[in-house]
Amino acid sequence: MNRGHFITLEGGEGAGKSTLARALSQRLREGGASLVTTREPGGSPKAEEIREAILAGRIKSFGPFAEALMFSAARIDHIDRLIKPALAEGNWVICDRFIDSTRVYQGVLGQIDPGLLAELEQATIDGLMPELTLILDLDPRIGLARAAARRRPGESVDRFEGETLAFHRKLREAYLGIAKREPGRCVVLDAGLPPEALADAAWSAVNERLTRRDS
Ligand code: T5A
Repeated sequence: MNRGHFITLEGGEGAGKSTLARALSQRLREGGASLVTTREPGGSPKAEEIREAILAGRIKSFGPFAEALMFSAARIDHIDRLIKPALAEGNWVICDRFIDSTRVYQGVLGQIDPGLLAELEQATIDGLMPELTLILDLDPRIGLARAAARRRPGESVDRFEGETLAFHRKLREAYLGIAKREPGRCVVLDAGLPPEALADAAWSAVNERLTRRDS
């Protein structure tokens, strides 16, 4: 727990990323780590403004690449204002969504040239790759039902929840594809597990991949 690490959580809608972020943070804090939990899009005041515009659907009519640019603009500010300073001070950073969300959502949605998306990613993160990415794998029907059950009366679906089930199935496949291509960074977790069991599985991955490596 002497030095911080950068962990990202990824997966489809309602997979349980925020719930897992809270559970992981608690375990790390109990182990004596100082940490920052954050999310994308968002995590800094300017990025939260961009989040609001994207999720309200105000960028949708400009097309998927424009949305990718907006997510990237938010990410640049988030990295500069929050993630890099937190890591420099020795904190762990747990981020709910990061680059893989852009690869998967904007890639699948807009069929944007993967080479172009990769160039945008490099320019955006400037080498700041997560050390560990936990991919929460779940049947999208279950995830969307969880997200719907949580919605308050009168609250509408956001920009991406409103896409078709076929789209959400493609997202799941795309995440599994990333995990297969980058096994050194990614660990796939069964997000159908109850929250405590999922947190145990995540905790094992953190210890195996990061904590033991430090000792
Ligand atoms: N996006 C984002 C892009 O398109 N490109 C990008 O580059 C980025 C960064 C963000 C949207 O933007 C898109 C992806 C998204 O569509 P958001 O509101 O942040 O929007 O949406 P999500 O990240 O999908 O967050 P959600 O809140 O919908 O889902 P979580 O965080 O995965 O789920 P969580 O923990 O809030 O749980 C949902 C419900 O399920 C229950 C919880 O109690 C809660 O009610 N739950 C469980 N139930 C059973 N078993 C478990 N293990 C459970 N874990 C949680």
